[in-house]
Amino acid sequence: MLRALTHVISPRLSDCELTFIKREPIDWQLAESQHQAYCQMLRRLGLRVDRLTQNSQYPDACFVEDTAVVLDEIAILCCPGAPSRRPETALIAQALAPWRQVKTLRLPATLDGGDVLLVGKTLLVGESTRTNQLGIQALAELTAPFGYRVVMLKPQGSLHLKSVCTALDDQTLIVIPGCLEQGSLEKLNQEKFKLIETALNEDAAANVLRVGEMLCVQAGCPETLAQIQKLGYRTEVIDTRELAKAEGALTCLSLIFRTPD
Ligand code: CIR
Repeated sequence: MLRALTHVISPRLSDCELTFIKREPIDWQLAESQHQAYCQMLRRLGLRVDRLTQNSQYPDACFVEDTAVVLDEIAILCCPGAPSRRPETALIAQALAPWRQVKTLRLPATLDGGDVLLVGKTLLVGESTRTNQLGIQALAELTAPFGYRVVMLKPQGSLHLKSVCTALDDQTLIVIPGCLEQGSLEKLNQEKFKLIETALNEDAAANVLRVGEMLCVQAGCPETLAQIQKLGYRTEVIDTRELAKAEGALTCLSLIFRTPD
């Protein structure tokens, strides 16, 4: 079965890390109800959803994606680029231990899961303000024995690779125009990915959460949604826009992986 590890919203959410956006008031109740709706959607899609609570003292605890990279064969516990987020990983290590062998990245390597996009057996990894070359190299070394290949990309103007680029399927990526360096676009072309661009003012649609055959798309992105649907994908629309004020996207709210039960 597919399992989603999530974490409830911290009462301190408004003290979250912010890098590329300005702080504005966050309606905690609204954020909480959007988080609950997100978990409900995952349940509706057939996932078993675990909602952890023990990291609630950390403002960014709900953004669990950044704490680990979970593959079928192994889990890599990240060393998040933001020091305030590093204590979050201990709980995630415990939660993953029943399901995967857990390998841990350590400083000076840094890596946020939000920079790691799995497409088939390829890991597209963003070198960002959070993820450094040592982190990318360590990820490559830990995953190579299982047949994974790492391709390094450079996102620009955004927190994580997955804020600007995610996969619609193993051959097709959705990207915000202008948010990957030219060299990265060339690499993606060489790798034969088909690139779909988000519509104007719909950047949030670049972060699509893929759950099996279903693509979950952020609310408020009608043109991009129509484009995705026209290509024949099945879609669900979900609204987590209050969490976007904490610079969080859809994918960052869960770690999704297969377990035997
Ligand atoms: C942070 O800056 O770390 C959080 N405020 C937001 C993290 C969002 N993570 C993600 O999109 N993967």
